[in-house]
Amino acid sequence: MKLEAVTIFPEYFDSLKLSLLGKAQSAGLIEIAIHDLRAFADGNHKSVDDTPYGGGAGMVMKAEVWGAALDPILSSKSELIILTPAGKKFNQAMAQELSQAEQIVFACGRYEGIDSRVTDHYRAQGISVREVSIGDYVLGGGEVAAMVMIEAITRLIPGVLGNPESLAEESHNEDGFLEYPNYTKPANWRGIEVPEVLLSGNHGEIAKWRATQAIKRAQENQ
Ligand code: 6GU
Repeated sequence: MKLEAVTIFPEYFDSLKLSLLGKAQSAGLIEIAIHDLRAFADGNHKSVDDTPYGGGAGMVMKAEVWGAALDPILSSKSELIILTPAGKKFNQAMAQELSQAEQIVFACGRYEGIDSRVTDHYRAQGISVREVSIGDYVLGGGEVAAMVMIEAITRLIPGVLGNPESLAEESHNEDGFLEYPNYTKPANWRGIEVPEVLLSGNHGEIAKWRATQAIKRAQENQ
């Protein structure tokens, strides 16, 4: 899978060299390319934004600059993700879907967002364009959101995760989450005992206990 991001802050993505994602790149499982939006801006000022039509606060990122940056990297096979707090909420199901893609391009908007015609234009070209948000809060820009998505998507690619059993176990659960509480040694820590059933070796009882705990926790955290 090829993952690309267009941003005015390429350095944000330096952390993708770390840990599992760094290894996945070295192993050739994924390829990451980060593009500096400003390289596609014109004029002395290299400006990437302008005032909004209709007035109002803030600045809007220019369609011409985004078009120049995206044209050379998009094809009919691309998944274009436009990051915006107004987008569709990212979740595990969307991560699963996107983990099948050949190429994902993340357009990281700043300011008040990107001129809406960018979405319209690439959709009209037959490219899959999704406006995506990672949650109900406002960030300064799409960079961190793109990294969240990259981490969630790439760990679903076979070979990326160190321990494939973690993925298999997650997939038993409808939402893909391990919701029951976990414990490791020692069996007593600061006077708190690990639940006895987990020491019993009775796998049926353990599975039942975990299911009950998962439901309880899900209700508590709603
Ligand atoms: Cl994708 N962008 C911004 N700026 N804020 C967000 C977001 C994205 N998702 C949640 N909040």
